Amino acid sequence: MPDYTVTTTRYNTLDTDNLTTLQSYILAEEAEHEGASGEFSWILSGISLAGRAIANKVRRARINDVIGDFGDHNVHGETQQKLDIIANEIIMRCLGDRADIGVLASEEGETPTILRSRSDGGQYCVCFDPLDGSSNIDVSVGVGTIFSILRNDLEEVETAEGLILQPGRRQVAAGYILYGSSVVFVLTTGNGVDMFVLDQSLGTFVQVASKITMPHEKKIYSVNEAYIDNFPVGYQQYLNWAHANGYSARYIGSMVADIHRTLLKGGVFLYPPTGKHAKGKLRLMYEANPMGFIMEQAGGSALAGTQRILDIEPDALHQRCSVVMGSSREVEHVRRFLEENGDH
Ligand code: AHM
Ligand code: MG
Repeated sequence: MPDYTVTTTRYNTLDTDNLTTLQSYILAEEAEHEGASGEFSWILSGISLAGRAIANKVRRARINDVIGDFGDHNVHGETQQKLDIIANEIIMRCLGDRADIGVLASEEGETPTILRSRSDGGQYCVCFDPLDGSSNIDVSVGVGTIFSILRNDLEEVETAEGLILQPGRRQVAAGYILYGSSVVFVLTTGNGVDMFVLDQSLGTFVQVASKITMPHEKKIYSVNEAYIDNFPVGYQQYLNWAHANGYSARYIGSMVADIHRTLLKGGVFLYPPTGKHAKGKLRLMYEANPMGFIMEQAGGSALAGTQRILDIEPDALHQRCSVVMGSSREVEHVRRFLEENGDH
């Protein structure tokens, strides 16, 4: 075979290898913003490092015997899993020394940690759920880390908590890392949604999709339907309507995995108010807001009842809200039933 054929084959191989890493993507994004200091990229690279470290822990959970309860409860009264604590510590360590972070707030901590004041360079606040859906690890179901980044620019705020109590529309970036059959990093900086997958051989996230647009409609709903008797009437009527209109149900019970499927395949994810959680179970600051930002950036919608999630003015770090998010037409169907029944 002539040499040129071999050469061409080699080039083809290189062409199909994906070499745009998360790091190079972030630097390129930042270069487009005039006056960017590089510290924002440094924060995202800290999250990427934490994600890779947590992925290792999740993968080895049973081997390392870190399955199961830690024997304590978090601020929500929920049983903490050993890996919740480990993931939380990893993120605190990976982000704790990033010079531009002023405040870190975690699902696992009662109050935010102030690292440095704005005058000392702490320009950003990061809220995160270190390991969402962690009780699913025992059965090897996908779990994830969720994060939300806000500016630390509120004036005359007296408490640490006050610094991060900003509506979701003020997020400068948000994303999640899904520890599933592959490790997936989904990110928005307000300029669309991009997706990266951990290439184990390179030890880095490589880009696999850019500017994701989610399907406008798809007959899939994702909800814990076992609670239907306790849902407000609007949700019950929506589900009856969906049953009569050829919908399928998909529910993993791990928000990151359910949202990831909804992002890629379409449909609607719901966590309505229930008898146990009158305002819904999910947390606004580090679950609903970042996921809502991603949904909107991908062309979908995100509501709490009939209100846009990103417009909610928060009053507590750990406050809960109901969630209806996904494909815009599917969210609209739910909203119509809630509106008709006054379920705001
Ligand atoms: P967690 O943050 O304590 O892990 O709980 C959040 C999880 C979500 O991942 C998921 O959507 C929801 O809880 C499932 O709740 P339920 O078991 O009530 O359906
Ligand atoms: Mg959670």
